[in-house]
Amino acid sequence: MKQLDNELHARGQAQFTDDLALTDNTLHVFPLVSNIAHALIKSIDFRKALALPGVKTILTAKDITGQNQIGNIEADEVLLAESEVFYQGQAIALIVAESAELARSACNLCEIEYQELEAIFDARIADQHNQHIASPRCFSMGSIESTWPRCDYITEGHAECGAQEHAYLETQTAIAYPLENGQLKIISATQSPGMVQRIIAKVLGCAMHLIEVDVLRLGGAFGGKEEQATQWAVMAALAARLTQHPVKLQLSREEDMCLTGKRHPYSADFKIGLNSKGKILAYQVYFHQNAGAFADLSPAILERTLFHASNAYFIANFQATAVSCRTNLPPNTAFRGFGAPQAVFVLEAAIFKAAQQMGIDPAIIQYNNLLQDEDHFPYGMKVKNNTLKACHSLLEQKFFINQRQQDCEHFNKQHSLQKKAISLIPITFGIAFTALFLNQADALVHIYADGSVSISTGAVEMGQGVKTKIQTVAAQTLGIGVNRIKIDSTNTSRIANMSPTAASTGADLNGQATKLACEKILKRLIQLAAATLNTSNINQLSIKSERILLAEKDMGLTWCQLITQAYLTRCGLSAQAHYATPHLSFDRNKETGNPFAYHVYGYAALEATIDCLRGTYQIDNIKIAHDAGKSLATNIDLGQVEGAVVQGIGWMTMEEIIYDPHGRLLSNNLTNYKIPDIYAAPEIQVKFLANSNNTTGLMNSKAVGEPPFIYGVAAFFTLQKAIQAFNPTYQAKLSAPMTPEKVLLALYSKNNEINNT
Ligand code: LUZ
Ligand code: MOS
Repeated sequence: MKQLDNELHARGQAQFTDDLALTDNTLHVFPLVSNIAHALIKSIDFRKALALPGVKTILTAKDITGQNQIGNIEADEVLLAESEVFYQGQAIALIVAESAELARSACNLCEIEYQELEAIFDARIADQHNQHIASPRCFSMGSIESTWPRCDYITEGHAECGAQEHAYLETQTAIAYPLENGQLKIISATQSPGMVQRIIAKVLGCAMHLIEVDVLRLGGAFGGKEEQATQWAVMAALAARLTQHPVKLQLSREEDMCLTGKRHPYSADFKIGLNSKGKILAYQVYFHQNAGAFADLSPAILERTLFHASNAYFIANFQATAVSCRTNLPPNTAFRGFGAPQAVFVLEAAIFKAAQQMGIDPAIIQYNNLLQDEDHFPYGMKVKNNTLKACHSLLEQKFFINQRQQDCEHFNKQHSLQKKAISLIPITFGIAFTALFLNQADALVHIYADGSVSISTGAVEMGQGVKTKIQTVAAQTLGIGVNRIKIDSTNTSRIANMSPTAASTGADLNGQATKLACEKILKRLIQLAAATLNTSNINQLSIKSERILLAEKDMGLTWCQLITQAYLTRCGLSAQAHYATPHLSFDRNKETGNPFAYHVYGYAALEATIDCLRGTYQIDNIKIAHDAGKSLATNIDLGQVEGAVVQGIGWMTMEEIIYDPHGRLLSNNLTNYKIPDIYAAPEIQVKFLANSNNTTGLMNSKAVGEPPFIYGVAAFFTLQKAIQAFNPTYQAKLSAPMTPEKVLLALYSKNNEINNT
């Protein structure tokens, strides 16, 4: 798989924040955190900790020179607790010491006296106590109430899905260096260098231009460093500012798992009504989102849940309501899909249960209700150039899903203790930040006198290949080889006000800005070439393969000669450009508009086999027909689809986050929290839809990061089907993840102990 960084990774030469050499005077900071989920702080005694040799200082909220506030959407989150703590793991003070170990040891010497308060960990209980992050929101279309009487089948139920740990390879890390005159330089493993800069300035009480944040690359993020890389960088920055030493902070795996938020668990109630042909006439759903203690990105995630509550279907009478509930857990946060996977899970659960009641395969309901062009989404946007049916045909044509389904039935007849099943899933995912102002990006392109090119954008490389895509865009626009182009680190001094690299838009937004900046320089170069070649035929001039062509004919002038000429004749070889995604709008009062630039579509079929003695199972394979537009880098997109699918399957099957009754994380390392490894990964076959042409995307491509995560949802329903093949009286419990323990119980459950989820 060709990616710009691959050789460095293979050789172990790629530099991450933790690889940077530290100077001798570097100090280490670590937060003293609450070990009570909800309490008043009566007193803290730091004397023993301060007496520990090597401990330099302990900082509390009183030492903060600006605002003690790191909230972004809502200003509801303090950096350091003042009098009350709201979750286990909330920071109270910062220990600054000569080593990371000493800082941690000193934490154990701090004596805190708490007055414990009632703590809530469940979203529905928080809802009953009116503990809301924001008021509920509702998207609706048609009229559900007048439709129920017309339905031949009505199914109601509950569905829940659990949290998920991001499990990025690189844990949260930051280093802050004090510079002259109150300036700071921060190296932070963040998806949002711009936000890290803004929040540091706020907490220190200084101007943003004094803070430079630089990011070379991340060892994965998946949303877990969109908002939650910030606090660690702020802690390092505050300690660096106050001690005038470089300061580093890196979390261990267990600390990272305990102190950071996860994918939001959801608990939902649904009601779905269909006619006898399997057409969905009405759907009503109420989502309870477990937000944790502070808002973080929860309101935005809740909004994306509503945008995806009808998934790939047209449902004429629709009502989706969602409420974000405040609990005493670490604030849950962005995670690949950003609330959409939860919405899709609940709708697929409703379809599954309805199909069961009707005695048909859910695949029939899925296919009968696919969106068609000119339909409207419940949020008013018109469906355009949808490729759901094309993906469905491609899936059948390449992978013979019908035949495989028959093979499954045949297998099940022949095996009494092993059961197989296949289920399908269509996906539809909207591309754009739902916060309109975030849909902008800048690029800065320099061409040096030797013809080499250097590009800065706001895109953060986290293994997703965005650097490679941007390099491709620049190479194609300038007509030169990729080897001439270097993608620089992501730096707030070169790019101002950058949006996070998130919402699957990193390549789209930053690639478009890069293209615009390259085009500005190209225009100057073409004018210069016209003068040099003494032609007025500017429109016929182009640069291809580093040669200047006139009407496609080689004029004997090379890229390097032209650049030398440009420098000597004082032609500008740098350009900056800004891109703002056009045609976006959304009215939050009416909950309608055109929030997305376009949608990504696809269809998948997932097959699994259960061992009915043990409850263990194997996800055998997943076949996918995916619309990636005109891919900028097929192998990168393939890698994104494969990784996303495995992550989605993990969420639905083996990954189980468990807190004890006091809100302490029990699944706190990678031996008691299982993520899929290479043995658990199924065979994955992906076909990209041919001739897809997304004129609204970057060079006709489509964003790829998040949408394929949702294919993994099929794993849950495949397992339900296989259980039913063994135990026909089993009533599906719509509660994910479907761990082997739950599968075993389900295999031997009796009809009369049904459905208390
Ligand atoms: N982050 C964000 C996201 O701030 N806004 C979004 O709409 C979004 N969508 C997906 C993933 N991250
Ligand atoms: Mo995200 S969930 O950081 O796109």
